[in-house]
Amino acid sequence: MEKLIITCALTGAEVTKEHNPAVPYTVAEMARSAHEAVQAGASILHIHVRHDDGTPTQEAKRYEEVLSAIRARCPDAILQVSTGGATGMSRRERMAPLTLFPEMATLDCGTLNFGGDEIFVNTENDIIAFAEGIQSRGIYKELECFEKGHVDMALRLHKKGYITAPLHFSFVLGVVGGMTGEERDFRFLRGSIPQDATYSVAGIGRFEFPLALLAIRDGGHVRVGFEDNIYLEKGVLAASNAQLVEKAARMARAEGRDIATPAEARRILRMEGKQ
Ligand code: KMH
Ligand code: ZN
Repeated sequence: MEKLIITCALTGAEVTKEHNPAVPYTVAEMARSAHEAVQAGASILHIHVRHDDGTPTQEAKRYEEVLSAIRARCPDAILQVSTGGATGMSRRERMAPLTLFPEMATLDCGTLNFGGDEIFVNTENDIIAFAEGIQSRGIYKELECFEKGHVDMALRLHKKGYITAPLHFSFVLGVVGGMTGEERDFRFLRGSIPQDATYSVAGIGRFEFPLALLAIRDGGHVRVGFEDNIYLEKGVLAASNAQLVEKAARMARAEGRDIATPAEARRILRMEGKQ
């Protein structure tokens, strides 16, 4: 089995310090949290940015500051910017970090309810526009799928030539409004992607570690971090992103799976020259 790629989703756009005081907002907090996560075994960092008060933003200037600070402390890590941003942001706003030519970016593959009155909008034309914006810059993409219809959309747009290989999926399961993160959900999605595609799984809340274990055993890859889950175990807040990464790494080693370095992750995902 290939080594395990661990992605750490450092902050997201929804969770706040009121939920867990260790959620990073500032440039310094993001850089420190990224460094600790990489030390613990993360090779990819999924990055949203916030203003100092915690408000999410997609401004290129803020991304630039955060990416530079993270690069200074983690020169080898794969930096993946979010083009999802927060619900309600425009297509143009969400695409701003692509102007910085990051190594990797997310490509969200469908619309879904996102709790309460929130809707995370990704129309077919949005997805095509984001795919173009990412691929034309030579940026490697991760296909974010919150339910089976999103996988189908990604494959359809791949067939039509809008989404190019290599296909690397992220199954984000357990969002209120998306697919839940039970084992049957994971198996359904995992069985729906092409043989030569790669995938990572991100379980929201209580789904994080049970899904991580399934992916570890299956040869897939794993995302953890405060964007998805703030608890180390039931009722115990994680003190840092690194604690969540360490837990995933420990689970992998217990299953006989080693952890990939960033260089190994680039090879496993076929990142070189194939964006
Ligand atoms: N914050 C969510 C509305 C992504 O990063 O590409 C969207 C999201 C997906 O987090
Ligand atoms: Zn995200």
